[in-house]
Amino acid sequence: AREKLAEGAVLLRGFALDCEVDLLAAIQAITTVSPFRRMATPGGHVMSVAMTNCGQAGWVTDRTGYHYDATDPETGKPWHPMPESFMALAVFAATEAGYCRFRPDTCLINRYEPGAKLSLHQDRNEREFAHPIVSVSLGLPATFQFGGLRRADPIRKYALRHGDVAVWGGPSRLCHHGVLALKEGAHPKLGRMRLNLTFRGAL
Ligand code: MD5
Ligand code: FE
Repeated sequence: AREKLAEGAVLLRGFALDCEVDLLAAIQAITTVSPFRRMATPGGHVMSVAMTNCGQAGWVTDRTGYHYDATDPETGKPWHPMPESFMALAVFAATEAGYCRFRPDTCLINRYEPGAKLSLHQDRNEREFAHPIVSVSLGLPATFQFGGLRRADPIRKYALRHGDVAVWGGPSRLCHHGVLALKEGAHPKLGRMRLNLTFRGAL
């Protein structure tokens, strides 16, 4: 099922269910190379969401700011390359949403445990905002906040569940968004967590 959320933003319910097994195996390989870690923000807070990356670069934050780095600062080594199953899913979902030329060069993997949240923000660390962002939800359900271009714009809430894929492009690319604190629970395949794969053209 395809749901239009806003101009340029599409929600594909259950779109990743068919490749769940491949995705989970790939995540295992990626986290063996670069484990999940909770990073510090420039403001000095440690994020409640734990993160890792794969692909040609990875999104990182520390006390000096946010940026994309070709090497993992924790390991000093390159990130795991983008798995074929990741690339295929991201390209297929983007095409389904009308972005047929999208080829991500990085995927940020967010891990939420109960209580973890992502405050309202915009994604502005990428070199170009012409590319969409493809986001894949796995594990426990979360409440996603979708706002507007201005921080004070009204916010709509969506439940994102295991297997849902959202594509954010065009006028929606710079909308404010966030994830409310994850509720306690246990998913049959992933246990007490939500994972989100966020595919970007960052370079
Ligand atoms: C998540 N992650 O569920 C979300 C999925 C992040 C982040 O927000 O920065 O890691 S990506 C949702 C997104 C991306 C770009 C634009 C919009 C939403 N939007 O216009 O709402 O862990
Ligand atoms: Fe974001």
